[in-house]
Formats: sequence, C-alpha cells, structure tokens
Amino acid sequence: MRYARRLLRRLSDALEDVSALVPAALIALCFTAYLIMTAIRAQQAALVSHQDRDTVTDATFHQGCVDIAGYQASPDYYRQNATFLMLARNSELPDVLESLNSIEEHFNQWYHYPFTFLNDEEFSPEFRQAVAQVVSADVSFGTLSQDHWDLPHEGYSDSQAQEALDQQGDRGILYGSNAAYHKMCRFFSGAFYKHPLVRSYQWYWRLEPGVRFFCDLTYDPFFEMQLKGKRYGFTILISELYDTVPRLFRTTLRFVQEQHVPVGSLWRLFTYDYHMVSGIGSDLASFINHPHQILDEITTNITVQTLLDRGLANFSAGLRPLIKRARRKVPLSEDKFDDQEYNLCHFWSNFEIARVDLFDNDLYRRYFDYLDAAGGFWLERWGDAPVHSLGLALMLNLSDVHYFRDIGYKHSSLHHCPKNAPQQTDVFNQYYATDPKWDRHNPKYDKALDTGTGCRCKCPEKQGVEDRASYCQHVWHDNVKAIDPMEPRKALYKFSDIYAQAKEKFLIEHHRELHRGDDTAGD
Ligand SMILES: Nc1nc2c(ncn2[C@@H]2O[C@H](COP(=O)(O)OP(=O)(O)OP(=O)(O)O)[C@@H](O)[C@H]2O)c(=O)[nH]1
Ligand SMILES: *[C@@H]1O[C@H](CO)[C@@H](O)[C@H](O)[C@H]1NC(C)=O
Ligand SMILES: *[C@@H]1O[C@H](CO)[C@@H](O)[C@H](O)[C@H]1NC(C)=O
Ligand SMILES: *[C@@H]1O[C@H](CO)[C@@H](O)[C@H](O)[C@H]1NC(C)=O
Ligand SMILES: *[C@@H]1O[C@H](CO)[C@@H](O)[C@H](O)[C@H]1NC(C)=O
Ligand SMILES: [Mg+2]
Repeated sequence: MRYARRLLRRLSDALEDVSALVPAALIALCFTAYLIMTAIRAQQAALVSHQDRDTVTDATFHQGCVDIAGYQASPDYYRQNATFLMLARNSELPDVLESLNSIEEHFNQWYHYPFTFLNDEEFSPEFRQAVAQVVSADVSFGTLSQDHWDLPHEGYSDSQAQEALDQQGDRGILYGSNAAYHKMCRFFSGAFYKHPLVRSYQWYWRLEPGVRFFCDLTYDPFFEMQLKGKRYGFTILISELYDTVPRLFRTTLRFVQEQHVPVGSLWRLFTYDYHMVSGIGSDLASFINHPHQILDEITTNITVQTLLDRGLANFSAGLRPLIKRARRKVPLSEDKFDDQEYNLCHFWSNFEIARVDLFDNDLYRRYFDYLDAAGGFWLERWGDAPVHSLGLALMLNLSDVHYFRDIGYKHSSLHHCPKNAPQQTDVFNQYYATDPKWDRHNPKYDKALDTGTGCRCKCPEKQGVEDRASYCQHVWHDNVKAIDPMEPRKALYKFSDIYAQAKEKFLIEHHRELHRGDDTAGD
C-alpha cells in the first residue's frame, strides 16, 4: 500500500515536471517554426521570381488581369496589324494543336489575331483542316522557297558540308549533325521576314509546336508595345551553349567595325567589357580577361621587373615566374575582340512578339548576309536566338525591348511562370469563355504575391528560369535600371590601387631575398 502510494506520488511529480515542460517545449517549438519560416521567407525574397523587377526603362504593362470588355471598348484601343507565326511540319500536328489550344484559351479567344503557318513542304489538307477548327481567327498557310530554306555552302561540295555537320555531331554539339535544325536556325535568322505572308503584317508573335501558356493575357500585347514604343518582346533570357557559336561574336564585331555600325545600348546586354582596369598598360591588359586575374598578373609583372632590374644573382625568385610567363602566350580567350566578348545571353527566340521591320530592313539584311557568307550556319550551329539578339543589339536601345514577365510560357524543358498579381478583385475572377470549350470549372489559381505580375496563373511545380538560370536576368535588370544606359561603362578597378596592393604583398613575401645584399654588407 505504502509502496503504491509512493509510486503514485512519484508519478504525479513526474507529470508535474512534464506539464511544466509543456509550455517551454511549445515556446521552443513555436520559436523554431518562426525561425524556419523567417529563413524560408528570406530565401524566397532572394529569388528573382519573388522580386519587383519593374524599372523606369521597362515595366509590366498591366499588373494582373484587366477587364477585357472595357479595355477593348476604350476609344484609345485599336487592333494591330499582327499575326501569330509558326513554322511546322505536317507530322507535328498534335503538338501544333496543343500550342493553338493553349494560346486560344489564354489569349486569342478574346482577341482573334490571325495565324500564319510556314513549312518547307506543302501543308496537308488534314493539317489545314485541323488547325482551322481549333482557332478563332483566320489562318494562312505558306510554303518556303528553296533559297530561304537551304543551307548554302559556297566553295564547298555537298559532302564537305555534310562532313562539317557530322563533325559537330561527333563533338556532341546539340543538334550539331541535324541538317534540318541548321536550316531552321538559318531560316529564322535571315529568311522568315522575307516571306510575303509575314511581310503583310507589321507585328508577329512567334509560336512553336508543343508550347504552353500558364496565365491569361487579358490585354493586347501588340497594342501595348505600339503605345509604349516597344519593338521587341521576350519572356525568357538565358545563356547559349558556347560550342554552338564560337565565331559568332567575332564575326558580328567585324561587321560592326567594317560597316561602322553605331550599336545601341542593347549591346550592353550581350557583352562583357574588358576595360576592367583604368590606367593599365596594354601589354599587361592583354593578359587579363577576368577580374580574378588582375592581382596575379600585376604581381608577376612586379616580380619579373624586379628580376630584370636586379639581375639573376640578386633575385633568383623572379626566375620561375619569368620562365612561366615566357612560355605562355596571351591567353586564348578567343572571343575577346577589341576588349569585348559575348556573354552568351540571348532572348530565347522560340517566343517573340516583335515588329517585322526590325528584321526586314537594310541593316539587318546586310548583317544576315555577312553571317551567312561566314558560313556559321553550317560550319557551326549558330542559333536564330543569339543571331537575333546580337542583330537587335546593333540597332536597338534597351528601352526598345520589353520583358513580358507576366506571360507564363513553356517550351521543351524550360519555362517561365510569373507569380499572380495581388488583385483579388472581381476582375481576377471575371474569367469568361467565348466558347464553351474554354469553360472552367473550379479553377484553382496560384496564390498572389505583392510583387506578382500575372493574371490567373497556374504554374507547374518546378522552378522557372528566372530562378534556375538567373545570370542573364541580372544582367538585364542591372542594365535597364540604369537611368542613362548610354553613359560609358566605368572601369571596375584603378591600376594604381591594385599595383600598390600587389607591391606591398610582394615586398613582404620577398623581404629576405630582397635584403640579402644589405645583410652581407652589414656583416
Ligand atoms: N517545316 C519544318 N519545320 C521544321 C523543321 N525543322 C524544325 N522545324 C520547326 O522549327 C521549330 C523548331 O524546331 P525544333 O526542332 O522543335 O527545335 P527546338 O524547338 O529548338 O528544339 P526542341 O526542344 O527539340 O523542340 C519547330 O516549330 C519545328 O516544327 C523542318 O525540317 N521542316
Ligand atoms: C499591315 O502591314 C503591312 C506591312 O507594313 C502592310 O503591307 C499592310 O498593308 C498592312 N495591312 C493593313 C490591313 O493595314
Ligand atoms: C610591367 O608593367 C609595366 C606597366 O604596364 C610595363 O611598363 C613593364 O614593361 C612591365 N614589365 C614587365 C617585365 O612585363
Ligand atoms: C647584384 O649583385 C651584384 C653582384 O653579384 C652586385 O654587384 C650588384 O650591385 C647587385 N645589383 C643590385 C641592383 O642589387
Ligand atoms: C538610342 O539612343 C540614342 C541616344 O539616346 C539615340 O541617339 C538613338 O537614336 C537611339 N536609337 C534608337 C534605335 O532609338
Ligand atoms: Mg520544338
């Protein structure tokens, strides 16, 4: 009995201890949860996709949804002379329909812009019929002339040209050995705008088979671009694979120099500038291609110069760097040309909303002919995306370009999908279908974010390119946020500063050797 009572007392003591622990444990738990939440929020805030990216140079036209009927009824609004443009094969019909359904549901069911299809072969009756059935607008079909589609290789035989492609395949260059892909790239680089069907419009919106849109576009992007003086619009800006374009930048720069093209400020979006150190001699500058090389190169210079001044007997430590430097050539940063290099960024051109005359003009046509003559469309695998980007950089200023951040878009493995704008008003829920096939039952849109831009977006789970590949996004943002983008770029470092720093380090490291003479004299 006593034993039982003792046991009971112990039990209740223990329970009391536990109950004393419960609030403490709860507080600790809450605190941990709070810390985790704060950490997650901080991490998310650091993501490009969570940031406000509007600037004075370029901003989203309308945050979130607009009231379509009101927008279209506005006396200022007028339809543009514009078309959707798609190059496709008959065999791609299912993917073509997927793209058409997506663009119709998310935009064209309200705007009815016509479609233009191009093909290197005749479109089949089945293709024409199926396409006409899913879209809510006129459709035209065009066939390409051979000279717009083929790969000319003047001075080389067909088998030599084939060998050039095979070699690219052997080197593992994406689509390197695929002749049709090369033709497609050349066509979009230099021929699409010459087709009479395309020329009959002022604006085009390029589509591809198998693309998807994730948000509703409730305003007219052509009209807004016209209104704001924009000429080219993109949704994805990423890095190109270097191996596909090794000679593209050099060829472009040679064109710029030979033809005295006064490039616009858009040039900055695509180039590194090596005028990194002000006041530096050209002999030294030629060895410096990246900021991390500056200090090393200046230290080598000091070491070698000391050896030359004092002689080998007095400064043998300089011998090794001297030999090392003598063996070395100016580093083969092959694209560094006139102290500039292509940073590989490009507008991902499978999506474009642009003016036809951006390409259909004398300067761009000459640029394309120059590239074509250099053989880059078959000796290398120049894509139409970097060619368009550099071509535009010859003509445009940053302010002529618009980032359609509010258009959610996916092509092959990459997508961009915006956060929804904070617009939980009626307009957001005002979705209406103009055709019963676009009815939505219980649509579940993504949560809104203060910095969001999208209208009724429903994004796939995976991270979009803004966060996955942010480098070019940062270059874009850094450039468009500058008030005066034409101001000359400033060198990042001053030679005298770095020289002083290198000299100090050198004197400390070589103190003994440098003062050996003094010691013997003193002995
Ligand atoms: N008519 C026609 N269209 C082509 C040909 N080659 C490519 N295209 C079209 O050109 C566009 C891009 O070609 P794709 O091979 O899909 O290239 P991509 O979209 O960059 O690459 P993926 O990610 O593999 O789809 C698509 O619209 C194709 O339908 C061709 O030989 N004939
Ligand atoms: C559309 O623009 C093209 C190219 O500028 C022009 O030739 C055509 O006449 C225009 N069409 C209309 C309906 O204005
Ligand atoms: C070190 O750099 C200076 C300044 O550019 C140059 O005059 C000198 O010749 C260089 N010395 C050597 C050994 O390279
Ligand atoms: C280097 O050493 C030689 C003797 O080997 C000496 O005569 C000369 O003065 C020294 N020069 C310097 C710059 O220290
Ligand atoms: C680009 O800006 C410069 C300087 O402001 C101007 O002179 C030039 O005309 C602009 N180019 C275009 C294509 O608008
Ligand atoms: Mg494709």
